[in-house]
Amino acid sequence: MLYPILTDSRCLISLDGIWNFKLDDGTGFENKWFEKTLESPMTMPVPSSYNDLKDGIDFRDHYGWVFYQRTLSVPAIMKKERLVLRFAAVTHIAKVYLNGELICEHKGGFLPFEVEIQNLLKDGDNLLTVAVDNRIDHSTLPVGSEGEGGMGSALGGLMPSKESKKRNNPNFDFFNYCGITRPVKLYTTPINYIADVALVSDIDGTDGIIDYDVTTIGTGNVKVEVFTREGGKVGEADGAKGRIVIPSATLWRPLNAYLYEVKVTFAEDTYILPFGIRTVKVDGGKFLINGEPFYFKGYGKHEDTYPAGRGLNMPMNVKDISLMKWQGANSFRTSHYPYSEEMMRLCDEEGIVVIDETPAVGVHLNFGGGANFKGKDRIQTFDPIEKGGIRTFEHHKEVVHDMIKRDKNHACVVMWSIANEADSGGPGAYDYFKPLYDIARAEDPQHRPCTIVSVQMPNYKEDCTIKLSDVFCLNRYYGWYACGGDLDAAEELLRSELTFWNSLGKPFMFTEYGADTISGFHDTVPVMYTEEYQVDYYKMNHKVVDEMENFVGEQVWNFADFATSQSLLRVQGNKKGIFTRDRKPKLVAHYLRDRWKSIPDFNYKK
Ligand code: BDP
Repeated sequence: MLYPILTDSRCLISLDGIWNFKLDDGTGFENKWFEKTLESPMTMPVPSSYNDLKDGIDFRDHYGWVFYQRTLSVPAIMKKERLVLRFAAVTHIAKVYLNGELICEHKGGFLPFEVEIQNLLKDGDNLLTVAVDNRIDHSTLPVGSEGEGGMGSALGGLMPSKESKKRNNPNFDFFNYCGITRPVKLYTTPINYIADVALVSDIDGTDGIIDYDVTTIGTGNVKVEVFTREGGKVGEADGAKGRIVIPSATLWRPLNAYLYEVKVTFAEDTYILPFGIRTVKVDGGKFLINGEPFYFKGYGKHEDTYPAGRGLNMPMNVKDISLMKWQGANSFRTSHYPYSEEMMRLCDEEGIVVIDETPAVGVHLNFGGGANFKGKDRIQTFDPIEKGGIRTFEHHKEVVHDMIKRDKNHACVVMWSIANEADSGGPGAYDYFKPLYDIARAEDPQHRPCTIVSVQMPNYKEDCTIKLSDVFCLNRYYGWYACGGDLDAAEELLRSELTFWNSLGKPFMFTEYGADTISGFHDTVPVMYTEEYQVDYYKMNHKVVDEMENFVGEQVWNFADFATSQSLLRVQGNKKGIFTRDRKPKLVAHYLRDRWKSIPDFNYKK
């Protein structure tokens, strides 16, 4: 799916701004709020999560639908073309109404969807209403717990006698921020138009190769031209599919990015893509970028800022990348959902390497990630649906497909993560995940490596990712959830497990390891939650991973402190950040800076 841009042939209008807004009181659909102007609405910015923007716990923890509304009038000239209304992300379920008519529905809060409206608009004002549902359950990604009731009680058996207020119960460790979280745009294309472009790059000596495949609707001829940033043409070809060779090409390199402009024309339509030439390959125990062994240094992140929640925050994205570079990092994972298209384009531009993850988090009914240890002991995640097993499979296929469709051309993306901390060691896991890897491998024109980010478990030798992943991505908390406060014992167990992964002959890396640390907590002895402990925790882990030949990267958990649901282990959120939520460095930030500045991006492990 193409990112909407302004070109010679395409108009682009932003619908972002202040919209009218109302929480559903249970009568919104019955009383057809989408047919008329909302009564006594609140103001609400788009894009943003709504949760932190108005005060009150009932607002923040609202369960169910909300309604966004605005009017829309479009110049006549635009209605003569193909006119597309595009939502970059609505979390989690959207119903879009134009003048009271349902014109589209979408499930999944982190990927774009669009609908043609040139034939649906009337002259003058049109009423656009978007109903948004934030409920999560065993069929959604991310997964919500069902029927386990609230956050439970630390004292077994002490539960409220009457059913408490309905609330979301995330099976994952981040706040369930919702709303229209990314831009809403209207764009036009000519009637004959470019529907998609797929680009694959290769390197032959000093030549750069771009194989392209253009999908068009209507009649016309395709032409593809490649320009340098300065505007000089370096290659061209005719036809919907073909190859362009660029002599003495400048490659896209981590932290040293170069993007060509690929201009596609078809009939009256024009589309331009920034595109980096680079290769990605797994070879034995190495992860190669442009044929050289790469070492990942960086983070698991979140799209999480105050007060926008998961709403697009471009200044913070730019700041974050600047902090990454200050620290000598070169990469991050889009934990735990695909990030905004703007962030992906920024990473292309800035040379930040990205592991791109689906929103499949919580696909594990006996473990919810982080602080959420509730679960349904007697039900296995992949039990048949009639027995209470997870119902995410069909939607999981969709999100793998849609993420690749959206992000396939990004030079920054070097690997697909099909899920985070799924029940990959449980019965039935292989049969659930094998088809998802098959989809990713078949649908990515660039055939990038695929992985599942695996959860720490005692039976790690039974993890189905051993058979399926190209790179083993491990989330491991030796010295925190396991042997917290006893780094010697943690070191022994960590070494024993990593020796196993190292023996398998494939690359492996940490995609999470970390310790909650409250900024400002200090001690002469490194006790848990102090800044000193966080430093010692990382030093111990690094001592072990540096011994492992096939260990190809360290992505710490987390770049910054972030909001979560409430629980006994969350002190106003998850505090494993290297930076605080407002991006101030903890002690460990300086330690990591020293370490990462001394580790080269390439050829660290000989
Ligand atoms: C892992 C999850 C991550 C959590 C983290 C933690 O992948 O989402 O935030 O642990 O506990 O289980 O901090």
